[in-house]
Amino acid sequence: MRKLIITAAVCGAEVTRKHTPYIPLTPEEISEEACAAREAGASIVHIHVRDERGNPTQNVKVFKRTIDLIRAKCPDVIIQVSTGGAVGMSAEERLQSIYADPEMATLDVGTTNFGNDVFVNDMPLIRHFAKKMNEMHIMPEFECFEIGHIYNALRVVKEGLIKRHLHFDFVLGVPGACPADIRNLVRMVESIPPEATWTVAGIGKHEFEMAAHAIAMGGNVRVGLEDNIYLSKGVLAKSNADLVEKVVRMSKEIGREIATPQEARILLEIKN
Ligand code: KMH
Ligand code: ZN
Repeated sequence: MRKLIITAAVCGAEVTRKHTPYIPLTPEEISEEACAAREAGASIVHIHVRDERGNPTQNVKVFKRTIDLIRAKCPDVIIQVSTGGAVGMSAEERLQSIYADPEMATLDVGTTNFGNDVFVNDMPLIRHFAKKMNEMHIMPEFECFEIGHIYNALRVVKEGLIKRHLHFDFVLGVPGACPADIRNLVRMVESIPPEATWTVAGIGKHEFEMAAHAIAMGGNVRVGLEDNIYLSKGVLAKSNADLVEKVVRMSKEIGREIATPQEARILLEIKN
């Protein structure tokens, strides 16, 4: 089986210090967490950033500062910025992150209920983001919260807006979106082109269950405090590295080795 690519989603936009004292918020904290996660076995770090008050922002300067700090400390890790930001942000606000010189960016490929909110990703937004990423040679990761989102991604590919290897992230278990269930995961995996790669992000208590399925099925895994703050039932993870280390242990137990960032670049056909 191919080596496992682990993504660490280090802070997200929704988790606050009320949920866990371990969530990193400043560029310094986020970069520390990102590099510790890389040290633990993550080859990609998925980053959001926060303003001075800890609220989500897509400010390009904050992204650039965070990316500079990560590159200074752990230059080889693949940096994937969020273009999802937080619900309610405008498209242009969300897209600022791609101007901070990342290698990868998320491309959310469909509208979904997101708890009590609606996370809006209509086709014009998807096309606009895809076009920009393609122009700027940034590798998109298609974020699919529902099975139909896969077909939106394939549509923009067919329209010629993305011209590279296809990589999907199935985000399963967001309240209001597709539940984290093995049947849903299998159906989604069967729906992408055979040459495409995929990862799964199980939200909340489903994080490690989805990780186990992906490890066994030959997919890849995303974990991190953005998606889940617990290492096991009732036990808070003290860092993103804690969560990554658990996935490394699970994978090695069944004989699947972990990809380095350089190996992940080859698997994802990222040319840098
Ligand atoms: N914060 C969510 C509304 C992404 O990073 O692209 C969107 C999100 C997806 O986290
Ligand atoms: Zn995110």
